[in-house]
Amino acid sequence: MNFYCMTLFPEMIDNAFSTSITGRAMNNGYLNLHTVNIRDFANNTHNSVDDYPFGGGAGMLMQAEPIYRCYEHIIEEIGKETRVILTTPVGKVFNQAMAAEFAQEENLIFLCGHYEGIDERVIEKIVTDRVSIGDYVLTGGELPALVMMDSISRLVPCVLSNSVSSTYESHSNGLLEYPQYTRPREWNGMEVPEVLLSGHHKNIAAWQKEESLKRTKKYRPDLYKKWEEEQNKED
Ligand code: 6GU
Repeated sequence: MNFYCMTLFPEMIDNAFSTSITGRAMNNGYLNLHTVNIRDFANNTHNSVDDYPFGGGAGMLMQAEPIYRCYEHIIEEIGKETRVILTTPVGKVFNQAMAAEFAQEENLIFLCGHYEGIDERVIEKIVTDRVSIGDYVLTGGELPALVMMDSISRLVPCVLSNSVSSTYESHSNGLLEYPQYTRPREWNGMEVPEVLLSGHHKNIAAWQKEESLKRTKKYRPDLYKKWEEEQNKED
C-alpha cells in the first residue's frame, strides 16, 4: 500500500506515521508513505497558498492551483488514476467498512484541508471521496488523514504480526469487543472472571460473545439494534 499525502504540515504526518506499528510496517516494506508539501507548488514569490474568499467571510481559503500542481506531480509519480480522499467535516463519516474498501487499493492520495477551507473548484476536479472522521471540528485534516491511514494500514496483509488479530476485534463483526485480562489473577481485590481460567474453550467463547453483546447494548445501542436486525434476517 502506497499512501500519498498532500499537506501543509508534512512533518506532522511523517512523525506520527513512522511511530509504532505503521513505522515497523514501513521499515519492512509493507507500507510506503510519501508526504508532499503543497507549499512547494505555490505559484508566487511569497510561497503563499491561500487567499481571501470571494463574497467575504472569515478566514482564508487554500487556492486551487498549488493543490492541483501538487496532485499532478503525485499522479505523474504513480502513473495511473488514483482515488483522492479529502479530509473534511463536510463528508461521509469514516467507518470500518470504508477502511476495508480503501485497503483494497494499491495507492491512495489524501488531501488535508486547512485554514477555513479549499477553493471548491479543485475539489470538484480531483477529489473522489470526501470523508469526515466524526461530528466535531478539528483545526486541520492531518489528524483525520492519520486516523484513516492507521485503520486502513492494519487491514493491509502483513502489517499486523498476528494474522487473526484484525478479524475478531471491535467493529469487524458489528459488535464491540469483550473485556480482556492478563496476570495477575487478582489485582487490587479484583478477580479475573473464573470461566477464563477454566480452559473450556466453548464456555469461554460463549462468555465472550455474551459480554460483547452486553457492552454493545450499553455503549452503542445503535450498533446493537443493527446487529439484532441482521440476526433476524439470517433466521
Ligand atoms: Cl476530516 N477535518 C476537519 N478539519 N475536522 C474534522 C474532520 C475532518 N472530521 C471530523 N472533524
